[in-house]
Amino acid sequence: QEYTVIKMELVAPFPSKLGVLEGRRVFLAAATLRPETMYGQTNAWVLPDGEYGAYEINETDVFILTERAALNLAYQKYSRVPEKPTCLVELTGHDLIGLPLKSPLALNEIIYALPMLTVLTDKGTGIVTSVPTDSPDDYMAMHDLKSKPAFRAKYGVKDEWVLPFEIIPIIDIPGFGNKAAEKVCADLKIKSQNEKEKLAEAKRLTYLKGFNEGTLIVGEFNGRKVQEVKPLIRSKLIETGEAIVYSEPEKRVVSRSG
Ligand code: ZZB
Repeated sequence: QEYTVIKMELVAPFPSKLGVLEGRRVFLAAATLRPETMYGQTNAWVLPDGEYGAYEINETDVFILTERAALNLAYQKYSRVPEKPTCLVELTGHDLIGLPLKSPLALNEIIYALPMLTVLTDKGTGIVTSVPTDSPDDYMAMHDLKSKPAFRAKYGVKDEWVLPFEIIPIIDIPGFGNKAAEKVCADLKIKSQNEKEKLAEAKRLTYLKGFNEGTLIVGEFNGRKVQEVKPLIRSKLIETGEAIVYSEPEKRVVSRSG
């Protein structure tokens, strides 16, 4: 699987736990298959109990992601010390919740890192960028945070990191409109981020129709087909240094019985 890793830059001043990173360029590194949706980012997702680290990617840049992803990146030439991830500080998702970020192409100038319980730490980087108009998982996780004050309180999420963020229409899909995830979640009667099977189906539907029939309705490529602009947007993000390519090695099946 080849992902685009989006560099979501941490806005200084950093909290004390991240003090050692002061003076560096620090990013939450989010793996995506949908670079053309970056206009609609409303937040980043982290797993609250997930284990992360701040790893040196080169002399200037630091990525916050899982150790597993840091190791994979080190083998893809993204480490200060060749083939060796160097961790400056170990973190959990709880340390990341509430960090303000500037993310490439996002129409929102500042967005925040927020908790999602279905983030997988053995996939991508363990950091996910959130586009609730076009991703059903993101739509439901945002819905849970917005509609359940107790959920926000449990994870120390301030109202101002969530409530002002409306979903931003970015892609029009015939039959689905310009808030595809909201429509598909309503059609499938999905109630929360925990309905994994229904959400997998919603994701499949949205992804397929968005790719085949979607048209961008914002930004430089306004009016053009998703299929056509996806590679253009991706190359552009990579050329400007706002994203990198990350290949996920195949999962190995380890036999325990020998
Ligand atoms: C932004 C985005 C916008 C995404 C969208 C999807 C959609 P796949 O096919 O299962 O590989 N993702 C990435 N890493 C993780 C993780 N560790 N845990 C949970 N989710 C993760 O799906 C790849 C997508 O899953 C990625 O692309 C990311 O969300 C999420 F409009 O990034 B995406 C219909 C989907 N729309």
